[in-house]
Amino acid sequence: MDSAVSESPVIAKIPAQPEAADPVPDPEEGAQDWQLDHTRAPIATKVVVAGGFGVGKTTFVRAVSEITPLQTEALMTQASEETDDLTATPDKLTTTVAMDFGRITLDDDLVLYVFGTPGQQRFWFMWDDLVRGAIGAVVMADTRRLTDCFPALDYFESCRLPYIVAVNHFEGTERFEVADVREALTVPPHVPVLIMDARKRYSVVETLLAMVEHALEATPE
Ligand SMILES: Nc1nc2c(ncn2[C@@H]2O[C@H](COP(=O)(O)OP(=O)(O)OP(=O)(O)O)[C@@H](O)[C@H]2O)c(=O)[nH]1
Ligand SMILES: [Mg+2]
Repeated sequence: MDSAVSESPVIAKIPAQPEAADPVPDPEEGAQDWQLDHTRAPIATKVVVAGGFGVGKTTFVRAVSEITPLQTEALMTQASEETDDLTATPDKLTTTVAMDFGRITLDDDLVLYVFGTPGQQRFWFMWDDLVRGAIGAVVMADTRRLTDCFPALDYFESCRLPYIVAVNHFEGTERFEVADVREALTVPPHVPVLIMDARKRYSVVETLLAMVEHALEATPE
């Protein structure tokens, strides 16, 4: 060996390298940002959409869901002609017999599981199961048949679940001011009332945001 190299002060100072160990796998490799950031852990929560027969609950869930919504629609037949009034929604062919289910992610870290209730009175027994664990509810109303939403209002008042009122405005029908609807339904001042369109995603998102905000104010924990 060349003595000039072995005596080089540079080489002499390099310490002996330990034997290469097996690489330790990085447990965070492949993890997504939200999995590592404790402040942005997604919160999943449940909300309910209720209201009278044919007010637009299934339409609401369908408009907003980022997954194919679970629907339990049954064809309406002449057998229900006398109980199910279709004058306000002549194009309606089906009705919900169990529930609607959809999912929406709001603001990246809040996932809402949206459950639509069946509107017909003969299926109301399902509501107790549907609302279990929910943080709040949207009560949908149609100004042509406002009284149809009274049972839903009474239900959420009695079980003390925070709710807001969403008037699904059908085009071509008279448009009422929020204050008029509030008065007609005797909705307490702290409960938000808004006019919306169940077919438009942005309108449904706005409604859900208002509901979450209201639920957080009512039960901040
Ligand atoms: N023009 C118009 N039609 C609407 C609107 N919202 C819902 N509809 C229609 O109204 C009908 C009733 O809608 P659904 O979403 O099935 O009502 P629902 O509340 O789920 O009904 P049930 O589950 O049977 O109580 C459907 O034919 C919808 O297409 C709206 O804002 N404007
Ligand atoms: Mg429905």
